[in-house]
Amino acid sequence: MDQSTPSPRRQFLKGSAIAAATAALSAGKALGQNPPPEAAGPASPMPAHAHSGQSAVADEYEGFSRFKPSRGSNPDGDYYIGKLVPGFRSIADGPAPFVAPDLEKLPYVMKDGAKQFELVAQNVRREFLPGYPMDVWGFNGSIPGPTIEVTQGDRIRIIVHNELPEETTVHWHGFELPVQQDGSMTLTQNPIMPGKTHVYEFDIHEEGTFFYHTHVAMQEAFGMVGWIIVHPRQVFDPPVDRDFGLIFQNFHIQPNQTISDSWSMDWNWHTINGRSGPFTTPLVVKHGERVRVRIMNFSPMQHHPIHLHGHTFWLTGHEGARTPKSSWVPRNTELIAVAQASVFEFVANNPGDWMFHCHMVHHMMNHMVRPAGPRIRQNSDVSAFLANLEQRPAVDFVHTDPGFDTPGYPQGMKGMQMSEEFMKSIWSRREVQGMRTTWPMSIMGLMTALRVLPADLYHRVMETDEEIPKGAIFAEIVQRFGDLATYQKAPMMMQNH
Ligand SMILES: [Cu+2]
Repeated sequence: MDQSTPSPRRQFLKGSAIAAATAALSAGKALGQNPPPEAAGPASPMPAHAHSGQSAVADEYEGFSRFKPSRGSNPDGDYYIGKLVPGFRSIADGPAPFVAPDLEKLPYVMKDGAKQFELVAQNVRREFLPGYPMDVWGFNGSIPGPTIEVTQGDRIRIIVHNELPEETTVHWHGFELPVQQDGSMTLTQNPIMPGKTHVYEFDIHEEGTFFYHTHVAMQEAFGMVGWIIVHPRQVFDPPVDRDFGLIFQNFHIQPNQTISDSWSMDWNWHTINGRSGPFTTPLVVKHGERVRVRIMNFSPMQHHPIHLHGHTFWLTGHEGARTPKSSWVPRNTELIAVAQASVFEFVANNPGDWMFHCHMVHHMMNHMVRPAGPRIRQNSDVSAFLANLEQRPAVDFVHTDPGFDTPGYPQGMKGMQMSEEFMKSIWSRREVQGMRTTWPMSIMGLMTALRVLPADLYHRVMETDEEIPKGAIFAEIVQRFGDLATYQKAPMMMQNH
C-alpha cells in the first residue's frame, strides 16, 4: 500500500528500471492516490557504476576517492573529505527518495489545491524487539507516526482525528505558519476532544527536516511524533543518492510491563524509528554513493552523541534548513539534543558493515539489569537495608534466585535473550543478509548499521531473493578490500540460528 514499506519497495527495485517506472505509475493509479513527487526516484535508472568505467561521474576528486578511504589534499578545496563530491544521481532526476526504515509514508489526495493527509492520534502496539510488544501512543498505527513527505511550495491540509482517551493537538514543528495553525493547545486553539477531528492547513515555504508531534508533554514522552520532510524546490547541490531518516526515542517500561511510564526521569528502552537494535533495519547503500542521513532526537530528556564508523561525515544542517556549504563541519560524532535534528552527508567510500549509533553507553543497550538483577521491585520494602547497609543481602553473582528471571525485561549487560524466534525475526530482513553470524550481539539499543556494498553485492542483498549464507557478504568484502590473513570467522556455535 505504501511505497516506503520494505516488501513493495523491494518488488519495485527488483524489476528493470523501465518496468519499475511503469509499475510505479500504475501502482499509484491503482491505489487511487497521487504518487508523491519522489515516486520517480527509485524508478530513475541509476547511472552505471563508476567501477565499470561507463560512468560520467568521476572516481577521483583532487585526491579524494569515492571508492576508497582517502583524504583530499587541500582542506580549503571543494572536495576535501568528499565535501562536494556529487552522487551518481543527477540534479535533473529530482531529490532522492526519502527512506525512514521501518516506517511508512503517509499517502495523500490532492483536494482543493492542497495535499490532504489524514492523521489518527491513537494508542499503538509496537514490537520494539521481536517478542517485546509495547503499548505506546502514536499515529495511524505506528510509532513514530508515518512520514509526511512534501515539496517546498506545497499547500498541505492535515485532518487530525483524535482516538486517544484524552484531548490532544498536533504541532507542526519548525514551520513558519499562521498562528492559528500552530497546534499549541489552549494558546492558539481549543483541544481536540476524544473522538473529534480538527483540520490544519497551511502553505510550506521552507525546505528541510521537520516533524509533527502532539503538544501535550506527557503524550510526547509516550512517543507521538513523525517526520515532515520538505524537499527543496531547487534540488540541493551536490545531489545525494540516498536520503535516510532516523528518529531516536527513549521510554521507561518497567519489568513485566508493556506500558511506558511517561512521568519517569529514567529511560530504559531506546528505539530508532520505533525499534531497538538489533531489530533496527540497517541502512544499505552502494559503494561510492553520496548519502544523506537525517537524525532527529525525540527523547523526552536525553541527548544522543551519534557516531558513524568508517567514514567522516559533513554536518550539512539541523532542523531549520541546509546550512551554507562554507559552514559545513566534518565530524565523526554529532551531539543531538532533545527536539533537534542533524543532517549528515558523506561519500560511502569504505565498503563494509559499519556501526551507526548513539555513544551514551546506557543507550547502546536496553538497560543493564541482568547482571545486577532487576532494578525495580514493585511492592518491596528496602528501608531495613538502607538503615543498615551491613544487612544487605549478598549480591547473587550466579543469578540462581528466581527473582532475576524477570520476564519481558529487555537485555543484559552483554548479550540478550536470543530465542530461536527472536533470531528468526532478526534475520528475516533482506538488509541483514550475509552479515557476520554474530552481528546481532553488537547492535543493541540505540544502534543500527550502515552497510556499504559494491554494486554487485548490493544487487544480491537488496534486489534478489537469493538465500545468502551468514557471513558471506562480509567475507567477500574482506576478500576484495581487506586482508584475508586477519579475517576472523564468527564462532560456528552461533550459525545454527
Ligand atoms: Cu543516546
